[in-house]
Amino acid sequence: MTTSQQPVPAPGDGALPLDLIHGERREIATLAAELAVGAPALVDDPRWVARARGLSCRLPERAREALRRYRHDPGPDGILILRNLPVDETVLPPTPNEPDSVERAATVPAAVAVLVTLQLGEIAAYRDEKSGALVQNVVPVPGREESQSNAGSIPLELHIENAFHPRRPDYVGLLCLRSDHSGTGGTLVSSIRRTLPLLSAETVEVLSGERFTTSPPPSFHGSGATAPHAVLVGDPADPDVKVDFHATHPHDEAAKFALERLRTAFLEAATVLTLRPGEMAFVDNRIAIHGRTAYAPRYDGRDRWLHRTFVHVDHRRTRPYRPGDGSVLL
Ligand SMILES: O=C(O)CCC(=O)C(=O)O
Ligand SMILES: [Fe+2]
Repeated sequence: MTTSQQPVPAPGDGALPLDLIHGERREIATLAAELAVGAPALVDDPRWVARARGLSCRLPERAREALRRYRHDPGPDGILILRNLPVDETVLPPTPNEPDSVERAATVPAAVAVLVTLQLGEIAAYRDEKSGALVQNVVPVPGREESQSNAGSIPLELHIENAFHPRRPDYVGLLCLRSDHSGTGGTLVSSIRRTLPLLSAETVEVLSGERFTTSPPPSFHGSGATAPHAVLVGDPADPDVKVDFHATHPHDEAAKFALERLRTAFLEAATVLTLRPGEMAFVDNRIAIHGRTAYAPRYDGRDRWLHRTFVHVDHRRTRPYRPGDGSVLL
């Protein structure tokens, strides 16, 4: 049990986690329990999301402060980690293992993920991915071991989430319900803020040109590839990055070489987050990139299990693409 309160980490501290203390964990457990039982107990029901939004304002002050600071400045790593959230592994059902698994029922862990997500911004999902569910299960699926998706268990290439999509998420949230058996399977993370100093001026120039095309990931149904785009966009001193090393295609030899240089630099600067139950990581999907190390699923109900959520900072910006003013984007 954590008993003393550390200060809320400042963005300059990098990916320093915020360890919630016992009392804070209890407060969040109370909110999540309230949200999980009240009708309608369905995550994707707009009335449930509205209740969750209201209750999220009652999260402990230090959690809200960490989220607010992170939204203002995601730091050099673009990562925020909250630890000691109320996830009780002993009362979880078996880890699901069907394809495109999602969490429709308002369970306590789903409520925790959504409460925290809604203090960072607006929860979002995509109609053509995992049936538009707001809380998605990241679990290994038998027969999909080799797939470049979160159902696989071979190494997953570094990627910006839905890099091909014109309204990709601003943040990706990953709440751990169960670690893998060995406790070593992890989310690989790296950021362009760490990587930019490792690149030559020439490589940066090539990456800043519209010399790349990106295809949708395997989890997406019914969408096409992008128009030619740059990999580095925005202020040259602090750019956003848009790349998926499995799905971004260079148009020429120089673009291919620059992409390889970028990948090497990301790997050099990468760290592995081996999330434990009750730990939630956010990845700033504008400046940070993520993937996954390999691990060995057993399909015995005890496999690695994360809840994934997406966040947009500005709901209004996506209004034309959200039918009925809901949370699901076309
Ligand atoms: O399994 C992980 O840690 C991350 C998988 C992933 O890239 C995702 O779910 O978006
Ligand atoms: Fe991902």
